Amino acid sequence: MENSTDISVKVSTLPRGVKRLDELRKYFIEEYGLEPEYFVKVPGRVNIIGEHVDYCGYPVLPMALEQNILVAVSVDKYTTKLQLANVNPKYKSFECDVNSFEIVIGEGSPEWYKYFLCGVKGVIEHSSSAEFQGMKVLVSGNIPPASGLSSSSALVSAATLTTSYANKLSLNKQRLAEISAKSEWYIGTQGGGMDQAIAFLAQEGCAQFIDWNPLTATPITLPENAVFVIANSLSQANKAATNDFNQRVVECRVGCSIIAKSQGLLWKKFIKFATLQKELDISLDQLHDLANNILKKDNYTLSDIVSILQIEDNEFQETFLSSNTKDMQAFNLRNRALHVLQESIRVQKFCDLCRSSGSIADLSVLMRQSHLSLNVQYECSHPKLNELVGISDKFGVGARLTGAGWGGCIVALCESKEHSQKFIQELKEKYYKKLPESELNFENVVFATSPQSGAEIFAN
Ligand code: ADP
Ligand code: NG1
Ligand code: MG
Repeated sequence: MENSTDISVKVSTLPRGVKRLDELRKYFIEEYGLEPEYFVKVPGRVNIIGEHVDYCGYPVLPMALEQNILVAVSVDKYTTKLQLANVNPKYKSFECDVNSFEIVIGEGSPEWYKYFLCGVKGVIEHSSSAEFQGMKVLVSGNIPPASGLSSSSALVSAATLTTSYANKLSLNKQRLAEISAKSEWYIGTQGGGMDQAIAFLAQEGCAQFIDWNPLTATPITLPENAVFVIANSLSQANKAATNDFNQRVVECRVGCSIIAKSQGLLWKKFIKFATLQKELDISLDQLHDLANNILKKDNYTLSDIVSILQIEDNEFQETFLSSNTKDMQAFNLRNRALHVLQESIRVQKFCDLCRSSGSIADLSVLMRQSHLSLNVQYECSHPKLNELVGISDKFGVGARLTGAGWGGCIVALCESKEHSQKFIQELKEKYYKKLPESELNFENVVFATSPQSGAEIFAN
């Protein structure tokens, strides 16, 4: 198996007869009156296990989906104009100077093009070049948006790849993933990098055990008969529109710092549990017990925390809070920490089971435990996700919410193709049948999936 981190993104000749590519090319010519020079494809992902642990420095186990963001591009050799259009009319066109724009985030869901600008800005900041080329860009996506399958990061990562290729910057997959992860923070969410890592480092046929510092991707072969089914609750959750996601990031950082202080460490250096665990040279289980003993069960107030850390309110703000979490008053530290540490233990167990030909029944137990913890301790589920997981449970299928939660999709583990077909039928009967007819285009709502490859470029 290739070491996928230190090589460049594959550039192939444009395949003929691929419907979505052909349609995008046609729309591009209609939109801009010229042929696209190249296409960029970046997949969405499903995280099999390891939710809300990446930003705490712990490994995750995602795989890439068939659904993707496709971008058609023509480099503008004479101007520095960046033109962005989308085949979906709900996403309005936008243009700006590629060398001078700002990403201003207001209330509610950010406009789609701002995700693209994140990737462009990331590459510009990374490069020493003073002038970037203008580009004509047309985007087409079929990843269900705001549903935990990482449509946002596929779009940001596609922008990073589009911009670096247009400007002849040779960045390896690892750098592209890191730049994309960092640049998505401009949209407001402080993610840990899982989505952008799998977008670039995915390989067909296996999930990837993604670890950090340095970023590595180790292929994990899933049990031969296993079929992963994704079911969309159809309740969307745009992560940049609320502060739910960033609140969890804050709670994890504060919890970590308080434990570090209790151990006599310079707490400011420890905002990720994985870093603290390394420094203390203890196991995940031991850190879990420490968190359970040190952190109190009830919510912490702002004054509790500043008094424990012996800092002023403004120093606390500067160290831990972002623009959309600056008004946080209550901090649930113990439950959040316990989830992260238990979930990370489950990731290890899941991978060990995959490596030792463990049973689907044992893997399913871990999936169920993960969901329970996300629902109860991390409080990032949604009644509709719980309903889908409940139906799965009754049918004997282990399932869990995937992605950040608060809506979106579940991922369920079936023991064979036949089992997955019956399970999909069950979900249609018990969950989807009662929804309005208009929503029942099932192809992209409830489907079996298998691990796909990462980002690619197609050039003429
Ligand atoms: P996800 O869980 O899918 O990553 P996010 O809330 O992080 O959800 O991001 C969803 C946002 O990404 C959408 O509201 C939209 O702005 C953007 N997006 C997703 N898919 C597309 C697309 N095909 N074209 C344009 N923008 C898209
Ligand atoms: P989604 O649901 O795709 O937005 C988010 C984060 C991940 C990770 C998961 C939870 C971003 C871009 N993505 O994913 O890094 O923390 O939640 O495991 O912030
Ligand atoms: Mg996202």
